Amino acid sequence: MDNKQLAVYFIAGTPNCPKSIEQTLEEAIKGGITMFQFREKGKGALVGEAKKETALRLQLICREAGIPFIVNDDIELAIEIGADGVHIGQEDKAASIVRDKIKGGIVGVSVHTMEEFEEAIKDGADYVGTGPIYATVTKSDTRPVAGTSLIRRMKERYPEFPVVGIGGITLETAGAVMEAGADGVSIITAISMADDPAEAAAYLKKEMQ
Ligand code: TZP
Ligand code: MG
Repeated sequence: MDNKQLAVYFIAGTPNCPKSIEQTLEEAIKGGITMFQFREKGKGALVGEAKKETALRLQLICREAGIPFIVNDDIELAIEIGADGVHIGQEDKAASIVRDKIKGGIVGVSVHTMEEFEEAIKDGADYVGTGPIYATVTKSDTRPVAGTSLIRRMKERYPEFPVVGIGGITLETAGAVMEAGADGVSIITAISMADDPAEAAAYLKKEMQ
């Protein structure tokens, strides 16, 4: 994948969006997000057909905008609807198995140590996400706050491998994540809960350049 696609990587599920998720995504796209991940988790999250229908609508919006549509965790759904890729954590299926199933699609893996990072590379990941960089209330079962030092070490060792930071990143802190060497920032709240998601995304886009 092109590292630039990670620059402003917006992640959301319906519980993260005060407006409809479709409208939020459209506004974020207007602001210039470069990739989108459908992460339908938490209280009130859609399941089954409703989840699939929503995924299909979001996929169409991404396709029209020419940005990758990634599904979090749900490999079966990703394959069924022909998503551009999946993102998995350490608790999900092994990355090597997912790599085989997803074929030419994008496989993203969450990593928290240099060992997990190197394992993900060996397993055929296309990019990794690492964090939480800062404190976040969006995900309760996170590892301890990591800051930007691991990103720095990862990019020193593998300068070309696509790495994105995640967790508590705001308009104010995105620059520091890039400064550490990340190819982009993965963001939920700072876009999904913004009064103006387009403006937030546009600000981030500018920061990343
Ligand atoms: N993984 C680690 S932190 C996190 C995920 C999914 C949540 C990121 O959300 P926010 O609102 O950008 O802190
Ligand atoms: Mg997961």
